[in-house]
Amino acid sequence: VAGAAGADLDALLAGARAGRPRDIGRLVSLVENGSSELPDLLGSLGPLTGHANVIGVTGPPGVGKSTTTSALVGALRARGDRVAVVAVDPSSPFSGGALLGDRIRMSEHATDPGVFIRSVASRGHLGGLAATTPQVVRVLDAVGFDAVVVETVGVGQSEVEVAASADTTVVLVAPGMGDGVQAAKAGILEVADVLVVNKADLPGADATVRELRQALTHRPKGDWTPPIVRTVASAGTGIDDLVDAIVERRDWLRRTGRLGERRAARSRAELRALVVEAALSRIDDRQLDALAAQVADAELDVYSAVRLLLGD
Ligand SMILES: Nc1nc2c(ncn2[C@@H]2O[C@H](COP(=O)(O)OP(=O)(O)OP(=O)(O)O)[C@@H](O)[C@H]2O)c(=O)[nH]1
Ligand SMILES: [Mg+2]
Repeated sequence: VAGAAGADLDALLAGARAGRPRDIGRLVSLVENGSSELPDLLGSLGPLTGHANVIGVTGPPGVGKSTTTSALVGALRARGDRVAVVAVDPSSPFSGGALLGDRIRMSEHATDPGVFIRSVASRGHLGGLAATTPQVVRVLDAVGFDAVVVETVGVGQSEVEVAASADTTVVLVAPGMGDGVQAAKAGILEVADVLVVNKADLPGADATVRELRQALTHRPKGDWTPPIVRTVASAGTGIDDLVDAIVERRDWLRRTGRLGERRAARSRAELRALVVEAALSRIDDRQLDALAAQVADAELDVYSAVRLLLGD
């Protein structure tokens, strides 16, 4: 990276690649804050990426995503992997207090230098979740993590999309209240590469597994059939099976060449989000207000307004 600021960036990058948590944290902050140094930074990071296994963990609120993620981190660490966790805070009323809870559930890893945990706020950026998270993942990949786990609450379309842009998307459901059916409705089954029935200690786990198996038969036929894993994340039960399923999926992605496709899809989503962000940042708010008033009064059609705003 060139220039005086470039020297700082180089030092930061070297520190992060050496595994210094503070430097990794600062790099991630640059991405989150949409720093003007980003293009330089991501340019020099690009060639270093491609190593990490990116694992999305999603599901309805309270299903046990953070507990499962924490257990997964422990199992991956036991295999010698360095692991980063990106917990996406949807800043929605659904997740009140989730971050505090996440911190407690992840605290067993707090002093492990092989584990990096970061919460990312999804609102307040132009491109939101879809623009920020893939770039954070890119940075964590580049600084040398073997696995990056992205936890999102599967409540909104963008949350689901972010989880689905992982190499492997793990969808959690829990027994009771027809959760399997609800998950299917929310569209999160379609993005599942591995299905987990967590809280298998609660009554109704067998029924949930049956519901999911049934729902999977309606899924468009692909060549990967998502395995269904039962876990009691709070007791660590079934986590080894989950790791096995993730490893098997990773091997399959490599063997079939689908890993490249998956990553191209992730880059595409990232690119689209950044283009949207760039377009939005280019339009003039006063012109937007004036044109919106004209459209509301039917003085102007909306497509003409778009052309005027984009200047073409
Ligand atoms: N009985 C039972 N409880 C569990 C299990 N796994 C997690 N829990 C509990 O379920 C509650 C929610 O767990 P979290 O891991 O915070 O769930 P989450 O999906 O991350 O929640 P949000 O991030 O708020 O959407 C906690 O009280 C956990 O202790 C399990 O396997 N069995
Ligand atoms: Mg959580």
